[in-house]
Amino acid sequence: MENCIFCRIVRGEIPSRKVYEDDEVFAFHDINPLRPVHILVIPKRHISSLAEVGADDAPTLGHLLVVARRLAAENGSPDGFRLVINTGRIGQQEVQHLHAHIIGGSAPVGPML
Ligand code: DGP
Repeated sequence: MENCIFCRIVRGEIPSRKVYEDDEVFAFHDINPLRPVHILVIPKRHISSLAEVGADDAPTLGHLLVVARRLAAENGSPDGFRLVINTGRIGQQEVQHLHAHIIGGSAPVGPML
């Protein structure tokens, strides 16, 4: 997607603090961290929202979860974390490219609802 901000980050057209990249997923620090650890993990392929996924996306989403677990452990949240996927208008999804927030750090994250 030409003008999608996260597609542009994947292509290196917009700078980001990259944490990890492989053939399927890309991870970078959130520009507005809510906690000491706040990393976004996204599929490189444009998927607009979790509301749009189908069975064909299952391998990519499974891989994204496995990567998220490892990145949380390796980047300062080994004892647990939240994984949040805001979805659609009700879910207050601002960027229309599916992304999982890894939110954590050394202290408990506390209630977010
Ligand atoms: P949401 O769509 O509400 O799940 O959150 C989108 C998140 O994306 C928000 O926490 C801020 C982050 N974000 C938006 N634009 C950029 C950007 O250009 N760079 C980085 N690193 N993060 C961004």
